[in-house]
Amino acid sequence: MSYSKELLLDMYQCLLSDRLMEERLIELYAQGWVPGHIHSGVGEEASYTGVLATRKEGDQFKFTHRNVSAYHDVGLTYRHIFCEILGKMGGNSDGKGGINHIADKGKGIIGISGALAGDIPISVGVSYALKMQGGNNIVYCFFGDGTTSRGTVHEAMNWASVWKLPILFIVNNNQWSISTSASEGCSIENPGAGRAAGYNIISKVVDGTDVLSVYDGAKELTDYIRAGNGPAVLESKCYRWRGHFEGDMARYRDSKVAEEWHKKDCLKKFEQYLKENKYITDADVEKMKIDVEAEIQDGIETSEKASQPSLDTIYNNLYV
Ligand SMILES: Cc1ncc(C[n+]2csc(CCOP(=O)(O)OP(=O)(O)O)c2C)c(N)n1
Repeated sequence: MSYSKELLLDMYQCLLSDRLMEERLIELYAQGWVPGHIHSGVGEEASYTGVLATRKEGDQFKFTHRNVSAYHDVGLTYRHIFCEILGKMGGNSDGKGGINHIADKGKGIIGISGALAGDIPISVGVSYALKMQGGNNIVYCFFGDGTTSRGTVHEAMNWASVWKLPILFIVNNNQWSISTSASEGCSIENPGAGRAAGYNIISKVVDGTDVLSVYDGAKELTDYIRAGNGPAVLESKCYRWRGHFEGDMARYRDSKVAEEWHKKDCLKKFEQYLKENKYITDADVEKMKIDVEAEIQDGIETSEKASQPSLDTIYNNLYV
């Protein structure tokens, strides 16, 4: 596949931005700023960046509890994201939803359910609405390898296939579901792509440490979906670098295996590719880092200064 320079640099910008955001989030959590848990997606960024580089205006997105940096890729500002994460006014639910409940209808961000996979049939419903409206917009529905074993995933895939709905199911296979390895939780090698076959859904398995492999797979599948052929499954193989949540020491896994995956760092690999092919220089990288860090810092400082929601707003947006 050939790539324009603009596409390559956009993808690098997103990958870098996602990495720096995920790293700052770990620091903020360690300093006690973040209420609740965070599930770091550091090391898994290419599975999101490569897929999201194929998006078009009007597409819809269902993310997960991990890689919250992806919200920025689809247009939410760091101010907005950090206000919600830190429980402050200025977030999408003025801080009452927190890190696991970032949503924005205007940007096509559907939001996520606390019960894993509860949001996948909802995403299929959104894709049904897109189909009724006509046009070629699609839903990007991300979830993890462990989540593929939930019953609702199968009901959702079945109806998406029967009704030929415009939805891409992206299975981010980071090899772990808390302390259960993918092979202990599922008897087939590819928990997403392997199961797609049972619903007559086409699929691809890509190297989640290589943003171009992810992009190529996602481009082929999204073109197929946009042409009206129905859903597809993309399974991206990567590795969860950190514990399930911050504080989980991940003693249940082999540190040597983890080290091997760290060597396949998606950001470093892509940076090397761009430098070798003379798309960027060391000076460009340094400049981009400074700009991204400044944007993240502005988001954090804004949210630190923002006020907490007042008590009299506690029942706002509650539906009974
Ligand atoms: C129905 C349900 N069961 C269990 C949980 C607790 N839980 C939260 S994240 C998680 C692991 C999910 O693993 P996976 O889908 O592979 O995603 P990953 O965390 O690896 O990104 C579990 C079991 C939950 N939120 N909902």
